[in-house]
Amino acid sequence: MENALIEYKKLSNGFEYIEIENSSAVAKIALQGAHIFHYEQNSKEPLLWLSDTSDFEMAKSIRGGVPICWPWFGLNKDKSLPQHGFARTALWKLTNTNEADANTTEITFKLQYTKESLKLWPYKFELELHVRISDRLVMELKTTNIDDKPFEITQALHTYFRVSDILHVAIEGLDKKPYLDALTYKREIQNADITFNQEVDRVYQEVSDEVILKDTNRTLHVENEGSSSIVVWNPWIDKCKRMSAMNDDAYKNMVCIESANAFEDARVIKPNKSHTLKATLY
Ligand code: TA6
Repeated sequence: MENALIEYKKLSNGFEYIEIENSSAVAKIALQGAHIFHYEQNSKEPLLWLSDTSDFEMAKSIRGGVPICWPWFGLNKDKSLPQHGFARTALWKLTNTNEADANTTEITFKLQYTKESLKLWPYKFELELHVRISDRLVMELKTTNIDDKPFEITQALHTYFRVSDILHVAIEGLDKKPYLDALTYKREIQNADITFNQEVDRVYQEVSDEVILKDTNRTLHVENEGSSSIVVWNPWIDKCKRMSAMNDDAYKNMVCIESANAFEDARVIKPNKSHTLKATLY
């Protein structure tokens, strides 16, 4: 059995990441944000989209991969707080690595409350990301309340998928599901599979089954547990031009399908209790 490789790397600006290679896949995960920014199964194209102009800088979220939006998804009521929370730009600790077998590597990252986090969000928490890298990418985001009062979270594994051409992809599995249109703030019901010819930013609710991304050359699956909401996002032409760390035409080759607990699917976690959001991608 060949051993898997787990290598620690550091860019000249101090940005740290882990590179994992086993018999079935390669992955790269930054310590900032426990941000998976590359995952590629053997002899297949990368599953995740990563911007050509992505910042690998401290305190800036990487554009692409799987940003972790936590403890709130989207904007906070207090507009001075960062969109999508602070976990994606915080420095996490690598706490465990396990070469389960030649095809499977498991890695755990942890983030705990600090004096600074309490100023942004006044609760004591422990957050763990458990990643399994094999012929599937499995992510389990476990939130534990170690405070003496309950708290509410909204969150997302904000996965950017790489696609061949946005005009030729379809997302299956959300037909007839209610959604909040984040562009109009209207509630709608999905009618048919999702295809793209304009900006889409929607939070689907009551999602219980897997979602399938049909591309011209491959079919990708997203299975979620501990979640009944999924966000679908493509910025299209105008918003793409306004986005940070994105080329003007980047919208053509990406689509976000985000495993979430958002809006009606917010979760209240009592003291000494945990909630796990799990996503399996293949
Ligand atoms: O999940 C969709 C979304 O909330 C969009 O509205 C969009 O702007 C995006 O996430 C990216 O947000 P960011 O803060 O990373 O620029």
